[in-house]
Amino acid sequence: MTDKHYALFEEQQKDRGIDLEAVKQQLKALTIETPSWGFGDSGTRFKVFEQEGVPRDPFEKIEDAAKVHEMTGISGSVAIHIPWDKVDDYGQLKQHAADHGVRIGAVNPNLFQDDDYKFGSVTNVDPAVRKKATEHLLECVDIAREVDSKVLSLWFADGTNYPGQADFRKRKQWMRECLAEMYNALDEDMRMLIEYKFFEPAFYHTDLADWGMAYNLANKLGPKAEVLVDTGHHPQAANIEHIVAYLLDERRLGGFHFNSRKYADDDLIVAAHNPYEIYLILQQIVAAKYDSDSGVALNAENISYMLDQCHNIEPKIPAMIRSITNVQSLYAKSLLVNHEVLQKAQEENDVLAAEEAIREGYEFDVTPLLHVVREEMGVPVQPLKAYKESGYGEEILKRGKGGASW
Ligand code: PSV
Ligand code: MN
Repeated sequence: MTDKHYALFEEQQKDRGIDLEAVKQQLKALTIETPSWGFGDSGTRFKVFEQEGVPRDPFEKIEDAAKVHEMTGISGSVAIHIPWDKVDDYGQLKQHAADHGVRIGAVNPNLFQDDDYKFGSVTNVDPAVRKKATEHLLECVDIAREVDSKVLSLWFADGTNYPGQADFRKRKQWMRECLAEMYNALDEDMRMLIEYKFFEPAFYHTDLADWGMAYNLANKLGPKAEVLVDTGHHPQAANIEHIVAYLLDERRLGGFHFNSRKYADDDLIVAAHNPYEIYLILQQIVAAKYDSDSGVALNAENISYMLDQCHNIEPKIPAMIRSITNVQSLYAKSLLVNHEVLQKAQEENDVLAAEEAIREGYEFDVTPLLHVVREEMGVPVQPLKAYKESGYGEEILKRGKGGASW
């Protein structure tokens, strides 16, 4: 069945002038990191519904992430969050990941769960708190070194609830000072990704509210600092694909936290309701890969794709698999845009033809293509089905309830 459908698809793409081998290569090169915290219990401020079988420690979180990778073949690294994933021996954690066929990816400092950070961490008016926060950032650089990770992923909950509560400009400067200390501690081949978010947990202002602030900070720190775009962190109707294109053009797009949002920072399965938005974002990246400016193209090839989600009511491992395959499928579609046709339409100001050139990729059914790619990669053709049949979901039930939260 796969063969018949693929043969037709292959013919269609040939007729359109698409190099399917190049598309397949790009698909095989795609990697999407899973977040350790997405395997733990999570919820809203109203209720955390504990699930049976949730990992009890960072080692078990890695085992679950490894299962996701076994099914998808494209999620071979796991981001960790410190102190949620604090262990006595990081060498052991790194080995555990390797023993399970994955590696540790981005190290995420956590500067939002300590009482000292009530009024801010790196922006706190108290120098002692800022010092404590900076020390944690430096500790995370050491951890990254120990687990052989090259990426530090930074998000700050810092902000205020009321007008006049704090001095915006002083806080801006304090943040830069603390981050400069961290920047100077990075190894040559390490990168720090700066994530922004315009609200929550603060309600009046957030110190790094948008991509412009994150970009400015990254720019001031130096080339090892880049911007991380979390798809859940924008106001309604923000044009995320435009932000992505802008950052690519500045060669400062470091990575993504993919998830789906409708109202707040919902952290739901990627593309659960907004597949076209994710497609348009990926399409900008694909277009940048074709850019004659080698710097832009290089940036597009070096993006860290990560998921940042919490599964509150659905089983976590299959939800993670679903997110990975959703991104993979939308990426496949975005690779089917004919860039020559698009460019010609743009040059001629042919609005309808340009819009059609973009939409065309989205409208193909890429299932036969993905089946062939997975077959060639030696992973299950239908990852979710294979997971359900693997028995892993039943096996982990012995962990019981009351696993790690986040
Ligand atoms: C904040 O909302 C965020 O997106 C950051 O990436 C955090 O590290 C993560 O969520 C924690 O859940
Ligand atoms: Mn995030």
